[in-house]
Amino acid sequence: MPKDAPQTIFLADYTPFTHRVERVHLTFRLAPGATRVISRIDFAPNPDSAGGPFFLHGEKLALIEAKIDGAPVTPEITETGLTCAVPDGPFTWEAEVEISPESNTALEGLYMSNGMYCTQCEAEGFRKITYYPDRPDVMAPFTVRIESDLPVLLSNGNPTGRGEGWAEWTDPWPKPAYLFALVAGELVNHPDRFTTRSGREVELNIWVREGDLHKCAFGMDALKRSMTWDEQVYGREYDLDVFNIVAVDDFNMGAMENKGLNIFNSSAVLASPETATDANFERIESIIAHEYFHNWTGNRITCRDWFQLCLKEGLTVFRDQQFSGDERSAAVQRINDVLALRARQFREDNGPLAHPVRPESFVEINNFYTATVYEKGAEVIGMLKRLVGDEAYFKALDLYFTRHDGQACTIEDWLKVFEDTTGRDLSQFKRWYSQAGTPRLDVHEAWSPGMTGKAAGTYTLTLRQNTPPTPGQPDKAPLVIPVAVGLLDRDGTEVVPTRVLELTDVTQSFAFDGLETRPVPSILRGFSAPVILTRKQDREELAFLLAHDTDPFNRWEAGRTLAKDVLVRMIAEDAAPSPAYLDALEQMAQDGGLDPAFRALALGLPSQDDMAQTLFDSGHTPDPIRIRRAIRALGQAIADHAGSTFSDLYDEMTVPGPYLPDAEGAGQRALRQAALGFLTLEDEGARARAQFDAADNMTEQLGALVALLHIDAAEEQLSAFRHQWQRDRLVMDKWFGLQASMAPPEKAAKVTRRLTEDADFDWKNPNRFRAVLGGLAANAAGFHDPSGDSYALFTDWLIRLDPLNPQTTARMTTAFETWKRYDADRQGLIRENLERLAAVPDLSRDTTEMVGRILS
Ligand code: 0A1
Ligand code: ZN
Repeated sequence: MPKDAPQTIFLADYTPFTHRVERVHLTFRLAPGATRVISRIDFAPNPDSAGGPFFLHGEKLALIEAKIDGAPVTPEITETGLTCAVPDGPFTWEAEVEISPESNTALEGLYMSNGMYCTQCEAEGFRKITYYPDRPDVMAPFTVRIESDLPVLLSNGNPTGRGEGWAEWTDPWPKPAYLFALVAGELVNHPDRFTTRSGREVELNIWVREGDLHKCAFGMDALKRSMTWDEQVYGREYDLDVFNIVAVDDFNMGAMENKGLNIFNSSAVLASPETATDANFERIESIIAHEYFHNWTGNRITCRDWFQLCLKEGLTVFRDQQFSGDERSAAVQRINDVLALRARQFREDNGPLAHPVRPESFVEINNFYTATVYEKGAEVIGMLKRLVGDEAYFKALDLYFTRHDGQACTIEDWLKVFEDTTGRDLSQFKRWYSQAGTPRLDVHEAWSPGMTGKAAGTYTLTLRQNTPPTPGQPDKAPLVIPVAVGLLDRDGTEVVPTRVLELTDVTQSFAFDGLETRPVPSILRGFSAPVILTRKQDREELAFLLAHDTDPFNRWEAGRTLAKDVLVRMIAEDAAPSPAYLDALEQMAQDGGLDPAFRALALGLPSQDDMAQTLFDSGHTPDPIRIRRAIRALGQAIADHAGSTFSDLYDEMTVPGPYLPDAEGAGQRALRQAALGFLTLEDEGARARAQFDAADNMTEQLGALVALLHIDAAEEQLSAFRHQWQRDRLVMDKWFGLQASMAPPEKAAKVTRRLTEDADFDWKNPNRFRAVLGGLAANAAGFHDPSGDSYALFTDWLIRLDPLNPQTTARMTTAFETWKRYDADRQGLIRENLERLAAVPDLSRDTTEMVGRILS
């Protein structure tokens, strides 16, 4: 078979498929080493196609036979698919192929996880199951027959037949192949029911291995809340008789929205109070919602091609963020979303992997399931909603759902519904989809008190935007940036409530008249656009906003900016933390009028990676060791300054009664945990040890362990933890991950190596691999230890994983994406390792593309 060189695919080259698929019928004869897949597919010429050869994707398939309209054919087969002469009109294609699920370690297509069969077809995995036009704009109804002696046999849609050793499923909704799913195994279910608002009775199930049945209740509750929310907020109902969720241990991503049969990484659905933390519960709730919401945004309306990925992902992330904000605290949700955006997307957007929300080319689409497509994609929708207003937003969405139901769409279709409902021209706004990079926003203020006495002052804000060059995009055009601004007077009263300024030019001024005194501005409220404010703010103003801003996001932001300012001066000038900052922080912590979850967030210090980028942006070469030292010193100074406040908070924030994973309890536990972190620096771990011993839930047990690891005094607790949780994979992932991510810099490589030698280090399991090697990468000072040992160890493991699981390997190369921030020695060491990786014979296409982009 000829070997095809990896090709770059371009958005501009899109052409429709030559044929339509009218109907798909699949039969699976399951066997671990030799599964037979028999397909019968009805094709008809596509009137929208310019014609051309009939090509079906297919990879690593052994073709047993192929027929057209019942007559055997001999297609021409390459590594990527087949071509075949076909009749001019409609015809039926039949094929039988053999595949080996048990040797599928890439976890794409049909594979096995602990004796259970499961599939992952997004983005291009279906072509590893059978020959098919594996592209999202080919949509068809599927009927699937599964033959196996295993007790549970599942596929998409509704069950339409069951007998001894077989089951049949029919999905009436036309779908692209990437939404196909099949599961077979010895599973048990946590059942429930849901009645949609128009009266459809839906059977709900979460399918798991027997030992996990006690971990399903929360996921089920989150599913029902998601179903209700989508009906109430977006008017979207579920459209099948069954909704199945399956938990699998081996999975490359979080979860997958296959029609009617969502498949979840077990870490994204299974939780009990003893084994999962508040953060785990919160993540599970949002992933369940995300996958469920895809039923409309992604499944009923899908993407024309993979360049349009943000069409479904940006919108679905936006919807899951709205849901979490409604279910929990909107302010806390926004802060957490922005923290994640800055940690992942800004990092990406400011390095060699920067790309537009809608990329224009790719080699391997799996490399584009990125923070830019997902999180920046969601921010773009948030801006659109801010610009047109809530009412117009929901009107546009109604039009989107009615106009495009059953279609495979583009960003142009999406923007058109907004243009048609509002009459706005969105051509400039559209640049958010095509222009990479994080815009910088500079702000100048002017105050003119006026001549005629009272309330005649004018305050003018001049905004200036600039987006730095990114790979392949040296020059940037101005964007439409919604900048939410409010004005406060000196006693903290809001004199101008939030107003959204629309910046469309490079520089623009906005005047506020009729003011008595010079106001204090609160700019970019609610983080109204994904930009970096470069305005220099004086510390007094920040302390004032931390104490008084009426916008909770900006109140938090003021504290964060202050903390960064203090840290930069500690690192660059060896300055001591400013007492004014310490006072302001303590006052905020004591303010009983503030939500405990908010206070916990405000007590969190900037991450090491955030500080490295901040220093780099201000012209310094970040030294991860110094950064770590400064953050720890600041933590110590806060603990010394406000010890008694933390001691009071620690007692006050005790949540009575049995653990419940609700937002209120979680907020109190988070504040208590923040207090414990500081107290542990004062009491040598006494409280943390007591908490560890007394804990009846994972949030408190792990919290105590983290506090002890921070002072490198957790040996006893680590072994007790292991002893207790040896048999729980998800909990043991925490045990592995924490040690790698929290080891002191000079020990990080050693600790990680020891973990990789542990009998329980099942490196072929992506969760375990990510816990250990991802843990090392997250340990900024340890990863960048000047010896280079961590870089080498990390690279060794990528080299080992790549032939088995290219997708996870490629994703993990992003640990190196920030390499150009660092000093010449570190850059040299990283380059050496990246080049070593690039030189590996037969390196996967996934990893080759990533390493090439990082090095460029
Ligand atoms: N569409 C899923 C995420 C997902 C994407 C790719 C996968 O394999 C390459 C798996 C899952 C979501 O957004 O949840
Ligand atoms: Zn998604």
